[in-house]
Amino acid sequence: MKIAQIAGFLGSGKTTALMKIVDGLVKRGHKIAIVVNDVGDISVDARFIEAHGLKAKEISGGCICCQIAGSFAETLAKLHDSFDPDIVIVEPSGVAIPWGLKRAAEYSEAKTVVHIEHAPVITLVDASRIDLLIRAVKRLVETQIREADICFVNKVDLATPEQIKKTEDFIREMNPTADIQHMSANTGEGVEYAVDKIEKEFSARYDESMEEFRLQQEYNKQAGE
Ligand SMILES: Nc1nc2c(ncn2[C@@H]2O[C@H](COP(=O)(O)OP(=O)(O)OP(=O)(O)O)[C@@H](O)[C@H]2O)c(=O)[nH]1
Ligand SMILES: [Mg+2]
Repeated sequence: MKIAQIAGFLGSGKTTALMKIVDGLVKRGHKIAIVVNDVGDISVDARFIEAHGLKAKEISGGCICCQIAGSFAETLAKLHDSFDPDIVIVEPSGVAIPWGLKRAAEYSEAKTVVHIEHAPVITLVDASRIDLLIRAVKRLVETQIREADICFVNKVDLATPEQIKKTEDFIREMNPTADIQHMSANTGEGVEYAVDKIEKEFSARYDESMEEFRLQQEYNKQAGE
């Protein structure tokens, strides 16, 4: 079972992009389940999605990459046993860390007979709010960018050319190897690209031996500030 996470800060366009991507995957014949993690008030996303005939689960009460990783793993195990989707699209909360989510997803292997694979980690960065993101939540957005395989400069229909350029530069600086693409849910730009990558490519499994390296990087960064 392949897990495809679409990360990004609050309001970065995750749900909007997710719906378009799911549509593309369903058209290609995939059996899709959706898991939405809502840390705030009850959202209507899951109900909206279910109304479109897809299997959707909403998990609330904390972040699925850490606080409630166990219930996320449980949900994945149950989805596997009851519905057996080939791809599970996950919308983490806006504050989730991609690696934590990979690890939490792999916990489901202890709960049932399932093998977890990961699609490339997608992070959306809202170009129309790039200044605010850098000013207010730089550390978090940085982590989401560093741990992504594909970074989408999102809402390119709304952002100015300067904002788009600034977003690209910021992403490149934080993650020199990331695949940087443009996306707009309004014009559909970038959606097929994401569908293709989710369908055909893979991201590494969570690797505990990398944890020390990661902490060291985090430490060096803080020490350098
Ligand atoms: N112009 C424009 N607006 C967009 C685009 N994608 C999303 N939006 C708008 O941005 C707002 C937030 O989009 P959501 O898809 O709800 O974002 P989200 O990341 O799921 O938000 P949370 O789940 O609250 O963190 C909504 O008003 C969307 O209509 C886009 O490509 N272009
Ligand atoms: Mg959302």
